[in-house]
Amino acid sequence: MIIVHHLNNSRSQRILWLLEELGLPYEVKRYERDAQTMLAPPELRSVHPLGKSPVITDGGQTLAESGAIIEYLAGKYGAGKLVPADGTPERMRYTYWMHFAEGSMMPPLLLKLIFDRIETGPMPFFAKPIARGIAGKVKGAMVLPNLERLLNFMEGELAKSEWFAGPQFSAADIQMSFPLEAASMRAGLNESRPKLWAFLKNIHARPAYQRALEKGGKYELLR
Ligand SMILES: N[C@@H](CCC(=O)N[C@@H](CS)C(=O)NCC(=O)O)C(=O)O
Repeated sequence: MIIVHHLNNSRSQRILWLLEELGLPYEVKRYERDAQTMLAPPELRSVHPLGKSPVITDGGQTLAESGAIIEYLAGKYGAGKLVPADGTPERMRYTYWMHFAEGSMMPPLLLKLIFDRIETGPMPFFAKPIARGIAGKVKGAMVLPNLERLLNFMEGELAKSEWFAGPQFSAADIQMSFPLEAASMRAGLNESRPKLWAFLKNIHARPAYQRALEKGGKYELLR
C-alpha cells in the first residue's frame, strides 16, 4: 500500500492529486505544521531524515522530493498515463517543467516569503529600520524582478500550448501547480496573466484535484 505522509498546506497536496488522477489506492497519514513556526512536526523525521513533506512509503521503499515521487508513481503505476512518450518534444518539456518547479520557481518564492516576514515580523524597535531596509533592497534588486521574469516566461510558454508539456495534461502540470498557487498568494499572479490564471482555474476544476482536497484537508498556502 502506498502511504503519503501529508503535511497540511504543503507540497504533498500534489501527490494526493496525482494518485487521484491515476486512480490508485493509497493511505494518507496526516501531520500538522507548528502553528508558530509553520515547520513540520518532528515525527516526520522518523519517516525520512529531512522531516519534510511530501514523503511516501511503498512497501519497503521510502521516497522524498515531490518530483522524484511523481516520477516514481507515474512510472511504476501510471501505465503511460500523464507522461508523454519517450523521445518526443513533449517529453523534453515535461522533464524541463518537472525540474523547473522546484529548481527555478520555488527558491525566489521562498525568498519572498522570508523577506516579507522580516519586513513585517516583530523585532526590537532599533533593529527594524535596518532589517526592513535590507529586506526591501534584496527584494527590489533581486527577488521581485526575478519573479516577474519567471512569471512572464511561464505566461509565454502557456501561450504555445494549453498545458506545460504540450496539448495534453501531464504530471508536469501537477508539479507546476504548487509554485503557481504560491505565486497567486504571494507574488502577484492574477488575471493580468490570463494563461497562467486559466491554468489555475482549469486545474482547480478537475474532479481528481477536488477529491485530493477532500483527502488532504485544509489547503491554504502561506502569503
Ligand atoms: N523540494 C522539496 C521541498 C520539501 C519541502 O520543503 N516541504 C515543505 C512543505 S511545502 C516542508 O516540509 N516544510 C516544513 C519544514 O520544513 O519543516 C520537495 O519538493 O519535496
